Amino acid sequence: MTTVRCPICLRLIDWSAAEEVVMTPAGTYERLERRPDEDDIQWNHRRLNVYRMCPGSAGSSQHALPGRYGDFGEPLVIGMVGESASGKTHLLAAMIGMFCDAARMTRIGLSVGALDLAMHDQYMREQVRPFLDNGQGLLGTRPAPPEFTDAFWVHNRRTGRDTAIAFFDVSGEWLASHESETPFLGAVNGLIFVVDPARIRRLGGAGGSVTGDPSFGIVLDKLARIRGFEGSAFLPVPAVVVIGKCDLLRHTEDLVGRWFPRGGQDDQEEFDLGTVEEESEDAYAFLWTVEAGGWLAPFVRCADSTLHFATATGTKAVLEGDGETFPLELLKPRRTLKPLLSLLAMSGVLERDKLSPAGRRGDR
Ligand SMILES: Nc1nc2c(ncn2[C@@H]2O[C@H](COP(=O)(O)OP(=O)(O)O)[C@@H](O)[C@H]2O)c(=O)[nH]1
Ligand SMILES: [Mg+2]
Ligand SMILES: [Zn+2]
Repeated sequence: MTTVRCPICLRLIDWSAAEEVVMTPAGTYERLERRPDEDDIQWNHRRLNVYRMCPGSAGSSQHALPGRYGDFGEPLVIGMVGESASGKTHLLAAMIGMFCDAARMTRIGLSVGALDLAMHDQYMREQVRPFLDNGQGLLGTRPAPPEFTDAFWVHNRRTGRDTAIAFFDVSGEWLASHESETPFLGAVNGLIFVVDPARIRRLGGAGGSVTGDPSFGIVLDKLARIRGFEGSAFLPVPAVVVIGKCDLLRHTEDLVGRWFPRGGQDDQEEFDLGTVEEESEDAYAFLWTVEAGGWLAPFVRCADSTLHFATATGTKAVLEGDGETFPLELLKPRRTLKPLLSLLAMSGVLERDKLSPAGRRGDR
């Protein structure tokens, strides 16, 4: 029996016994059964957007998971953490834009496909493409309980393993409150902490903080308590700490600038995990030199973590009407995929030895 934990309500689901359903145009779920006269093509076509009902969920809290969510064993559930406006939504859109680019992912030996075609289509249509293709700024995440942003299956051609990966983008206000409901933390097994350099006092001026991002500590504390790791030395959940908005730093901060050479990098650099150790050391040193040790909490508390520099946009937004836009000639996400690949290597979706500087040579 394959059991899978529901990231929405934390119930353990007997996956193969969970009812298959489809969503009706009215947004309710309807049981899916094969008609006697249906051949494979017709049946598969009707199952394109199949879900599995979370048993026991009822009434207004009724919910379903993508039909193949539990087909590959324990899914990798990744959560974005950071206070409001730290840059989570733009970073995730830039990251996923690259992650579901088949030609790119082939270079590191992964095939990637959407787990929920309708959800993926909607996310691409409403967020990723308007941002990356048209330079449209993305709106703030509603302060509401976390929901799936998108989900994928990943096949590692070298190991032959398949994994389901789900992403949660969470509103900062929601995360930063001790009282708010965050059940996905009970299912999460990979974290992306986003550091907003503009919130660091030494860099952002008077309004900045010296103690760090409050949502980091709250998430780490809740996670430790939910998983029963309070008192243990380290949380066994891999984490990446991404210093975002590096377009604002790269011309003035040497430790940052060296990772963003003028004229751009060879695209291959994004896929070379052999530099992660060195990048982590620089990012760690950078945070110390700007008196931002408070943002290192995930590194200090998680057993496995790496640190990264990235820019989701490459440039500051321009205000237009009541929205933001990014001038297309300047819009250039950089180093956004690498943190995700590092997290995949720490989670075993990618081969872990790719992270060691020596692992580089064998790769070429
Ligand atoms: N300069 C710069 N600004 C960014 C970057 N990423 C996001 N922003 C800006 O930061 C603000 C908050 O971004 P958003 O992704 O909505 O943050 P969230 O609330 O953490 O999801 C917006 O005004 C974005 O334009 C970046 O890489 N560079
Ligand atoms: Mg957001
Ligand atoms: Zn559930």
